[in-house]
Amino acid sequence: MSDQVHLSGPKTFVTIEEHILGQQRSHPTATGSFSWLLSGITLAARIISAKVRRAGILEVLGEAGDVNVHGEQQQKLDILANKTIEQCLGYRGNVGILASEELDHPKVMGGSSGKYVVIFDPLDGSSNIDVNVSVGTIFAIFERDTSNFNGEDPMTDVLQQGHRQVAAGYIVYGSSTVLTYTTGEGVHMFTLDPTVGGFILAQENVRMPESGKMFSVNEGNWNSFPRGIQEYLKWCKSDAAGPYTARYIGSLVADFHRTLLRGGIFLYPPTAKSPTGKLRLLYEADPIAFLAEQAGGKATDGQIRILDKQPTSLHERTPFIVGSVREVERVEEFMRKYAESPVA
Ligand code: AHM
Ligand code: MG
Repeated sequence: MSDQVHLSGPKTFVTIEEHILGQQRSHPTATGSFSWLLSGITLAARIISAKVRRAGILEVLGEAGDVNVHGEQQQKLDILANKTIEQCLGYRGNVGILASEELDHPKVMGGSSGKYVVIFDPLDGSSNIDVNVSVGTIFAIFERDTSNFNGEDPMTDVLQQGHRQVAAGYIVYGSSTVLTYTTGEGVHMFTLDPTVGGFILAQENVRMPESGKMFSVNEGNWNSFPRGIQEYLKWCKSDAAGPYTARYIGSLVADFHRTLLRGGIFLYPPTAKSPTGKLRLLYEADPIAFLAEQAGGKATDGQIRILDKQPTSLHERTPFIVGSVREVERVEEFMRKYAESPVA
């Protein structure tokens, strides 16, 4: 073996703060208010990452004993992560409304300067945390309708179609902590350097491969999948297709992160247990769909583009199919072909 170690890595170090400021400079009318908001999210990400890394030591593993609005056991870390985000964004006067998977109703904060709506899943895939599998945070940011500032009901500002997002992103707490975000001008990825506490640019303008022979789905639900999904998956396993490789972590953020980088497809179709799908439209499917499209991928519920769906409630669920454009189009073809005969 050579005793020479060839180090590879970025030629220059760019922090996420510098990157956001750079993006802002390309918008001469920008006030800096938006980068102030994003810095609250990166602060929360650093705090949550530190807690996830030390979960076993801090005694924050396991269930908290309460059930959330979905009837699911809240994990201690779900609550901690939710509180951390509230604390980091509560001080940013420009956050008008906060809504989350762990909150029954949106919270109205600040006054008329609170022009942003932040909707988030504080710790996605948290049932995985006790077994040391990757989890994540997902966020979507919308602008608030200025004509509604004096209104009592924040729901009109929360229930916006996904294509109106002004930014979205996720943080995956995996073998390293990675933050990925978009403001509608490409997808950018940063790795947390825990020694200095900064997110350093890892990849700018990430592009999702146009196709990829990898499918990601919980096949335990096979019996109640729509026929089109079953036929697509049978095709993936056929000699004609290749066959494909199966990968399923059970944490949306981690499964999507791999799909973004390697290509392929992630599916959570309707099932007997979750007839309208399991994943939440506003704080899971919408932000991930925005990132996917910005990276050249595609996201649908099987019929409708995710970003065109009009939400009717904060915690609404949706079937979710996301990934490389060719793979998603192929699933859509199978769905159309078997629409008339949905049962095998
Ligand atoms: P959560 O928000 O309660 O953690 O649930 C969402 C998670 C996703 O991360 C993942 O894609 C899905 O649930 C896995 O569900 P299943 O265990 O049914 O495969
Ligand atoms: Mg979730």
